[in-house]
Amino acid sequence: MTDSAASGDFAPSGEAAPSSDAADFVVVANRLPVDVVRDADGTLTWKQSPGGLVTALKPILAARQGAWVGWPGAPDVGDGPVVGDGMTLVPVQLSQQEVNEHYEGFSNGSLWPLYHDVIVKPEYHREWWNTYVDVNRRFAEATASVAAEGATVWVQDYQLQLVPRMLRMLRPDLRIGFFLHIPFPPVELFMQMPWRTEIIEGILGADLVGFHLAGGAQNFLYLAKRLCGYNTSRGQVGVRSRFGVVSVGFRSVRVGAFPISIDSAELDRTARTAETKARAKRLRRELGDPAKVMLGVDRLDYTKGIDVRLRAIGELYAEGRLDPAEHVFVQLATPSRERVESYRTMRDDIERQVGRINGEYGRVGHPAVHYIHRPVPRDELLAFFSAADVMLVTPLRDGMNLVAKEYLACRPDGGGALVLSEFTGAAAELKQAYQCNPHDLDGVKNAIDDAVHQDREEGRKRIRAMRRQVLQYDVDLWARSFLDTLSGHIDTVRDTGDGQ
Ligand code: GDG
Repeated sequence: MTDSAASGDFAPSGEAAPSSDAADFVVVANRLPVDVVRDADGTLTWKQSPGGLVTALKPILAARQGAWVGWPGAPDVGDGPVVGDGMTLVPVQLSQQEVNEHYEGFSNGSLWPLYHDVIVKPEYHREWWNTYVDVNRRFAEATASVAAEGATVWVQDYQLQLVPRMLRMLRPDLRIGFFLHIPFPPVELFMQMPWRTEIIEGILGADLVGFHLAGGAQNFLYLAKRLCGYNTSRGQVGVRSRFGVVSVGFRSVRVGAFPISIDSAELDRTARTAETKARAKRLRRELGDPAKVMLGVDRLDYTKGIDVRLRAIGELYAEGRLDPAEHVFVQLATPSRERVESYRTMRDDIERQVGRINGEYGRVGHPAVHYIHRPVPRDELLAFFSAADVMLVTPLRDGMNLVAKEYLACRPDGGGALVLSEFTGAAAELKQAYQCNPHDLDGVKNAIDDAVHQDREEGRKRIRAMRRQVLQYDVDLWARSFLDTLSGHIDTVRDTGDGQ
C-alpha cells in the first residue's frame, strides 16, 4: 500500500452541467435528513428524521432554494430528486456492497477508529478504499448536477472527504465548504493511512475547511504542508478565531475551528413545559425515587467510554462511596453499527458489566443499573435529561459531544451536574463541568463522587455558567459563522511573518 494517487484519481463520468431548477445552496451529507421506511406491502415512505444539522440549515435551505444530497438509509433506494418541505432531497443510490464497503468498511472500520485515537485497531483494505472513492465520486456527480452556477455547497464529514476535490474538478464555479464532525487525529496517527495524501488533497478541494477544535485545524495544516508540499500561513478571521491558509495553486483554502452546538432555545423551551416536568417526575418515581439519578446517553460506540463509567460506578458501589439503594444509574444506549464486528464485541462486554453490577448490588425490583438498548423518543429523552441529577459523559475521544450540551439546555431549573471527559470537544467550552481523564479510573470515580455529593449552591453556579455558553453559542450561530466565512462576509486577515 502506498501514497500513490492511482486509486484516488478519477475520471468524471457524464455531464455535470446544472439543470434549470438548480439549487443555490447544497448540503452534501452521508445521510439524507429522512429515513426510508419500507411498509409490509413493499411501498416506500419517507419519514423525517430531524437532527441538529437539519434544524439549523432548514431556514437557509428554504430561503435559498436549497438541496440536500445524501443516502436515503436503505440499499438500492432513490430514484431522482424529491421536492418537499422547503428543500429538494437528492438521493444517492447505493448497493448493499457499497454500503458494506464505503460506510461500514472504510468509513467505520478504517477512518472512524483512526480518527478516534485507534481505540480499536483500524483495518485498511484496498477494496474498501476503492469503493470509498467510487461512492465519493457518485456524491460529487449528484451534487454537480443539482447545484446552480456559482452555488454554495457544504460537504459534511468523514464519509465524504474526497468530494470537495472531485466536485471542484467537475464544477470549478462552485464555492465549497467542508466540515469534519469527528476529531482530526494527531499527525503521527494519520500517517498510518495508506491513502493519506489523497485524503488531504480531497479535502483541500474546498475553499473553507472547518473542524470543532483549533488542534484539528493545526494537524490538518501541518499535513497539507508535509504531505502535499503546499505553503501554509496562519491568519485570523474576524476577532475571535485563529485561521490557517493553505495556498493550493492560485487558490487560498482557509482552515479553522467552528465548534458545533445545538438548538438550545428549543430544548430550553421544551424542558420548561408542564409535560416534560411531569414526565421527569414520573421517571424518577418509576426508578423508585432514589436520592440521585445518574444518566448516560450515547450511541453504543466504543469511543463513548460507557465501559469506563460502568467500571467506575461498580467500584464506587463496592467501596460504599455510592449506595445502590440511593444512587441509581440509567444508561440509554442507542443501537449503532451493529454489523461491524468491534461493535458487537463491545456490546457483549458492556452487557456483561451491567449484569455483573446488578448481580452484586441490585435488589429484586430495584436494579442498580438500568440499561436500555433501544432508541428513546426525543420527548422521553428530554425528560430523562430533566430528571437526571448527574450526567455522565466519559468518552475516550469525541469530536464535540452534543449530549453534554443538550443536558445543560434541559436544566432551566439550574439543577444537575455534568461529569465530562477532557477528551471531548465540549470540554474546551464547558470548563465548569466535573472534568476527568477517562483513562484514569480513580479520577473518573472522584469526579462522579464529587458531582453526586456536590454542594447545591456550588452546583447551581456551575450549571448557570455552562448554560450561558450553550444558550449563547447555538447551532444557528455555528452554521452562520461557517457560511459567512465561506461566503467571504467575514474576511481572513493573514498574519505577517508567521508562516509555518
Ligand atoms: C458525531 C460526533 C459530534 C442519542 N440517543 C438517542 C438520541 N441521541 C441523540 C443525542 C444527540 C445525538 O444523538 C448524538 O450526538 P453526539 O454529539 O453525542 O454523538 P455522535 O452521534 O457520535 O455525533 C460528535 C456530532 O457528530 C456533531 O458534530 O458532537 O462528536 O461523534 O443529539 O441526543 N436521540 C433520541 N433517542 C435516543 O435514544 N431521540
